[in-house]
Amino acid sequence: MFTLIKKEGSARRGKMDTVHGTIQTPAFMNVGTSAAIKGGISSFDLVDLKCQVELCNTYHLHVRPGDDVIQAMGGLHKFMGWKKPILTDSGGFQVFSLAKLRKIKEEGVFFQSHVDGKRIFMGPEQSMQIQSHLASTIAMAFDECIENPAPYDYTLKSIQRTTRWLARCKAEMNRLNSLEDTINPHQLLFGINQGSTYKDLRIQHMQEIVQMELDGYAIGGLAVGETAEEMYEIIEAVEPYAPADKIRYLMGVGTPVNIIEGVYRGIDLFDCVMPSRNARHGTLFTWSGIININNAKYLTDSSPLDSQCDCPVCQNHSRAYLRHLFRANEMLAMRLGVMHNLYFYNTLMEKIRDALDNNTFEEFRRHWVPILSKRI
Ligand code: PRF
Ligand code: ZN
Repeated sequence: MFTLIKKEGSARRGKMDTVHGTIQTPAFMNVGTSAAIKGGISSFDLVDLKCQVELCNTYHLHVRPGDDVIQAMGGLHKFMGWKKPILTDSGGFQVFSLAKLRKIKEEGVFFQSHVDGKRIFMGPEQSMQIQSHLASTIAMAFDECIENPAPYDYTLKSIQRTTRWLARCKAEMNRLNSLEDTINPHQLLFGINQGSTYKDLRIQHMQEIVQMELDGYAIGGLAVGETAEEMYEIIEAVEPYAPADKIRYLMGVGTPVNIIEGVYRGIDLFDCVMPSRNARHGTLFTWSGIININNAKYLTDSSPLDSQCDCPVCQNHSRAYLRHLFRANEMLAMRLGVMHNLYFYNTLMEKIRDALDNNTFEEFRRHWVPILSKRI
């Protein structure tokens, strides 16, 4: 259940109670696509990195090791050794971005596995069944995510199909949650708003999915080719139509600035591969701006990566040491880089929540947006 604690403008401070504990919002979900955070971060590290909720992917786990394997192991929580909430994405997005030779029909999507080329079919029912086997806290609806820009006619047909798919997701989720051997019979279902960059279609689709009374509402199909300004405009257009008493999730977004701007427009939940992906290439977020630790200027820099960061990396290591690890391609480079960046993102959310608690979020935004977007 989501509780709205307070508001500052459109920005919201809230909490979401689940069977796996409470998520304080606004929150950032740490991405562990294949039941692992890339860069060698374990579930016990995540606790120290202030992670509240982890995101895993239906499509990847279905392909390998197989959701039947995870079901036999008692679900994702036991399999990964992670006790806090887990959200699973439906496969809708990954099928479209990763799989080869896909064919979309009313029943679902036919495609080839990116691992072994095997032919797979996934529709709303299959996605719900896989997510029920994974036993995540929150399951996402099976949707079609279209790249921007997209033709109006196609977008209209697509959102109508995504709405029909959502009705099938809900019916199947209800059925699965009432089965006797379901691992998590309290699994929640979030709907996903689509409609490309067309405000009228976005609003029409949101109005349709709100009728279905879901546990939360996501905005999908953004950060897929449009500008940040266009993305903000769509959020502003559709936000008034999302129920105030339900959590709102902006999928696959984004930079620290995108997150602040999302919160400013009424978003509660985010996820992105950016902190882990960028860290693996030496791009690190700090409270003074974005740095590339590979830069020669750090060769003999004895200061911590970020003097304003309390993470284990900044408490123990110098920039010179980190640069050496990256240049030498040591496994430890990636691990330490990802640890710092995830700690940074989770701390950013904590600071946003503190600012909302103190009614200083406007000031927070004005102060941090210029700093956090700077490359130094
Ligand atoms: N749909 C789903 N997952 C997603 C997206 C979407 O549109 C996005 C878009 N940024 C990221 N992840 N199911
Ligand atoms: Zn740090």
